[in-house]
Amino acid sequence: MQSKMTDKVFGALDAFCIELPSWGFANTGTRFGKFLQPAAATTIEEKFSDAAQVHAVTGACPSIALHVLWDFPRGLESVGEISALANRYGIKPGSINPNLFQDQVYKYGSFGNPDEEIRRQALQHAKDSTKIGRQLHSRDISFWFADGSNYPGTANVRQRKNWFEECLRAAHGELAAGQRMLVEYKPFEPAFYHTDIADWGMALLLARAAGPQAKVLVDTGHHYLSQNIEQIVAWLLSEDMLGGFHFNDRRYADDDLTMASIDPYQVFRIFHEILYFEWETKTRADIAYMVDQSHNLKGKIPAMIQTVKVAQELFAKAALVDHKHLAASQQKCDLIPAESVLQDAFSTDVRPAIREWRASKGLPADPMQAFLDSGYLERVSEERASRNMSSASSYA
Ligand code: LRH
Ligand code: MN
Repeated sequence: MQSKMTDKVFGALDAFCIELPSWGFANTGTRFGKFLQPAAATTIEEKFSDAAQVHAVTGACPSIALHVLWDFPRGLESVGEISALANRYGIKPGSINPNLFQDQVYKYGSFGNPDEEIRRQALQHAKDSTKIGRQLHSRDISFWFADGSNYPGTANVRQRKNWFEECLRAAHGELAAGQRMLVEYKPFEPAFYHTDIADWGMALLLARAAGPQAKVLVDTGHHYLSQNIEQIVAWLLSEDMLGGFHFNDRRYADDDLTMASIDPYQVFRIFHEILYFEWETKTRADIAYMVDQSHNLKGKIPAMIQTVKVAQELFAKAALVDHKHLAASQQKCDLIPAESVLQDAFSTDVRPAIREWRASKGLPADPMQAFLDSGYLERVSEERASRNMSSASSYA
């Protein structure tokens, strides 16, 4: 007879999946350089192949997020190849990320650029990215803008806001029924005086102005250290404007470290707000859980397996919160009993129940060991090393 706790863990894991970023498998680094890994993925096929390895041992990441300039070298022409890879590796094409920050033309911005021709060019890229999404049956078009300025007085913040409203509304018009636009905010970097979409409120207002299929994307690394991220999540849920997450962790800024590596209780509190909302409203929140990390030092595939494992553990712990007891304690302002409801769930060891869930799905009890025993890492290191270890680019 399975315990009530195990039932809750099984129910939570059956409902939880998290999308992996194609760019998390590639040799990325910081502006001070990157440390090349022989097994890193470069081609989109290698990224699908590596993502399939993580899904095979965790059973929780059936889709991969794609970045248009990095994964679609021939733009719309690349769609056929991508859908063939999706069938071959059993990994669905996930969110489509337009890239409006890499090209030199976007030095002074994309949707916020004073030059109308550059805004038109940026909008065309957004439309092409949405079309790619339609052809791949990808639901989410996920927008992040590096737009902003570095010095006071150099930008008309209100005028740029108007241009963003115009362009986002036009981009929204390209969405097919069922598709969503996700608007990701970030307080700074690469702009260091103002960023046009700097916080959740700006993203919410711009998403609302764009249209009904636009929602807000919360990248956990895009907050000042003292910000209460789960309160932002609670508000976005309350406003029915929460579209998804980019999970990672940080000690200082947008460090893109592995999820829950610095503050696992932060992730638990976020998952708790979502599951408490679902319990209270008896609805399922329509949220895209995604990872957005870059692994400069850790092995990229092991880091992804570690990430999915900890995401499952923290989601399972949040599912153990006794919502009825919590609601009653909150209503009575029973501070310590209320707080203890969360702490008891967070301190519950869910790993035995998760191992049972894995066994029930025919998955390995220890995903990391299963991957390391597969020999995949040795094989791809062999195949890819000569190409990967040749070009370490320097900062300047
Ligand atoms: C910006 C960001 C955005 C991505 C990029 C890889 O910091 O979080 O989501 O496009 O990282
Ligand atoms: Mn992100």
